[in-house]
Amino acid sequence: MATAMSQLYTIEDCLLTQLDKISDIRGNLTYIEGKNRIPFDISRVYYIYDVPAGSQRAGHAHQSLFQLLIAVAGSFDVHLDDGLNKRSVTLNRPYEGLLITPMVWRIIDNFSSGAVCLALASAPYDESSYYRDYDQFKVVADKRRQSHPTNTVTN
Ligand code: T46
Repeated sequence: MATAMSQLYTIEDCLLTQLDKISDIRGNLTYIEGKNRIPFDISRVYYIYDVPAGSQRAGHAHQSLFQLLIAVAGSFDVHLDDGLNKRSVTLNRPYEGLLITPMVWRIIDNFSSGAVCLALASAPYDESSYYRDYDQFKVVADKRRQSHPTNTVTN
């Protein structure tokens, strides 16, 4: 069975997911239920806020962690890099979540004033699951791509 450690993830797997938005004259409500639109069990929730202008967060990848990031207030940019291709996504809607798969390097910047980044994660915090060195991440990502069955070359 494919596991997060053996699966080959790319930036194309980092999908924007629309969450339900319930609106009435009192305002809007968005809810998130485990496994409903989210392809993992939520094990941890954290949020990033009061980010000084010009600051950058993240700058790392995870071996097997899935996350969903939501701009519950304000906006910020998420730069994704799977070691081969890069893509940037602006998050600015509280009813939109960006899935980030394992083995995708992410940098978050351009935080607006008052921005809050809510993160839902598939596992508890574990520093040993981080790649915090880009060159090391790139070596592992390249190896995984080369050894993946979809990359088999037949002569
Ligand atoms: C990610 C981006 C979006 C904890 O103790 N528990 C936690 O759950 C987290 C996420 C962090 N920490 C500690 C570890 C560091 O001492 O908080 C400190 C700051 O963490 P870090 O530098 O990793 O924060 P960011 O904003 O650079 O990255 C975080 C997540 O680590 C990361 O997975 O994708 O937010």
